[in-house]
Amino acid sequence: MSGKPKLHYFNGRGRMEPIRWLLAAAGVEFEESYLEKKDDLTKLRKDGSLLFQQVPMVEIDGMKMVQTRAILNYIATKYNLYGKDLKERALIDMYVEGMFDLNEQLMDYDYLPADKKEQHFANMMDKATNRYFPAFEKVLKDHGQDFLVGNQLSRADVQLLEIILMAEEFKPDILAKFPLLQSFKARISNVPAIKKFLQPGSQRKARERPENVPKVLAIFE
Ligand code: P9H
Repeated sequence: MSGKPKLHYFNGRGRMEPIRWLLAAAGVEFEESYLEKKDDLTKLRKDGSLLFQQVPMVEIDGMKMVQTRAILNYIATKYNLYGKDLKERALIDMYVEGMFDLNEQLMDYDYLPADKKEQHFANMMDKATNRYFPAFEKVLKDHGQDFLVGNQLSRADVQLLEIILMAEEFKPDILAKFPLLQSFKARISNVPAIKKFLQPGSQRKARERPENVPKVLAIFE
């Protein structure tokens, strides 16, 4: 056991990607064990490694943690990316839960059947442009600070950068009407640990290739 967290998931973004981002932002090295086929999931289930028979699962500090949000809460608290007091944590929680609602839509798109994509695309781009990005542009405008909460880097900044980059893959000019989010994106992308994660060859996962989707879905059938 190398002491490094070990991430169990398929070799793609899905629900594990926010965890990879947060560990990288905290400067924590991690190992990955990829599920390639159904048997790999069955094996983890059989040896009692999955509390709810689901992945993501992260082996960290002697625990086999499941549930994406629970894992992110633990990492954010351990590495002081969760605000300095209860009020800051409340703001961070509000912001990241809103981000999760949008992220759910962004992460599902590539795995949808063709006939569901157009409507899903229109809806997620509408929500990003008319609900979530305006909210975060206003947060930055109202306090004029570099980071969303507490004038220092928190998990909220990391997760917002992640979904900005995902949204831009779908619509490159999606930040056209959000000048403060544009400068936020540049600023957070230059945080050394995050800049390193954005470099080619890092453990950041690429967008799923269409030809690979059936293989991923087959793991969870
Ligand atoms: N609340 C893959 C890509 C994009 C989005 C989802 C799934 C939920 C958490 C087996 N895990 C395809 O459907 C795979 C969860 C965790 C939990 C799983 C089963 C999913 C996917 C794999 N499914 O936040 O951790 O839904 O293990 O029996 O449910 S991820």
